[in-house]
Amino acid sequence: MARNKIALIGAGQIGGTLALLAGLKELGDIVLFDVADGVPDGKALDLAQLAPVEGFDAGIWGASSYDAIAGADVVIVTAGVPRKPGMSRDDLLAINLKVMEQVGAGLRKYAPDAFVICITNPLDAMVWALQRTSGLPPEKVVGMAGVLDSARFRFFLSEEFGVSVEDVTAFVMGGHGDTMVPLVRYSAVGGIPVPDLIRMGWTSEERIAAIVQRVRDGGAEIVNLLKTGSAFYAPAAAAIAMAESYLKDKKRLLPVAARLDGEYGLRDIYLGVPAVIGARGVERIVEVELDRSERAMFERSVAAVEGLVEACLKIAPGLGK
Ligand code: A3D
Repeated sequence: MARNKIALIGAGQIGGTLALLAGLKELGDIVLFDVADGVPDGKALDLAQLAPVEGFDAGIWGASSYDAIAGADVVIVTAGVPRKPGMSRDDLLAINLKVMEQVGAGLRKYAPDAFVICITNPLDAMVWALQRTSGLPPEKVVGMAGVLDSARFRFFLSEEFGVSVEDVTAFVMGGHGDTMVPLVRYSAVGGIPVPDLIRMGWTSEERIAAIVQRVRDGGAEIVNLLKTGSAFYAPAAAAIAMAESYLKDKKRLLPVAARLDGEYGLRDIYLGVPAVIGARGVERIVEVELDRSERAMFERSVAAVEGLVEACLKIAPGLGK
């Protein structure tokens, strides 16, 4: 059986980590594409020299022209500019929208059958723009945010309860940003919902509220510590989990930014929702019931994402067609 081909558009902090993880997991051959002269080739060579030590087989190449991604099964997009301290995700919009136009053209020409995972911020607007510019089917173009946000939530809950991260599930919906919707009601430890744990005296509502806020600020917390650049290990691992579910048809139920087509009463918008990821891409979007306060948070998040899409359309009105 031929190996899968994984193309990474952007060979920066996340791109390099994606290549490392894809190699360690033997997901396929890897192409690192970047516009920065020499960077994709240097990282590819370094990683290829790591392979004998770790004992995996994968072709790893650097590239600076789009024909190198031809026939890719999975494309993960991190190309663009990351957030700097004090910069909001929204500030990135204009710069990264131009990048999505280039990447979309490359995908349309060379990798029209790929499953595409966008990570570039502001996430919900960039993945929307990438689907438009590439013309790929919406079920094959998704955004990574929810797996990362829920992993942060899981980690903080595991610390709070002093239990393994493995036994904590957590649920985050909505846009990736300050208005994301962490759903306490659907988060659990060993199957016990967090509200029950509050009633059992394991923690308090106040402490959970503080954790929820820390999840919302999770990206900024790391940006402020690093001073240059933003989180990259966990974002890369989250995207690899999505890629693996597609390549192995695992049908994992993951929170991903997916294009809504009537679900949650919304159309033509990308938003974080629970979805089954299998060999056909987004195979099913799950519509969970939201109570009044959750619905209000969700609607705030929708409004924020709609605002970003409107900003994209002001810059590039052609995307509206
Ligand atoms: P960084 O290390 O700067 O890598 C970005 C790479 O993109 C650089 O190597 C650039 O040379 C390259 N690049 C720039 N323009 C182009 C272009 N036109 N074509 C191809 N490559 C180009 O950033 P990073 O890897 O740390 O982050 C990448 C993106 O992910 C940023 O937009 C971050 O904001 C975003 N990010 C999103 C999340 C989410 O949870 C959604 C988390 C962390 C980072």
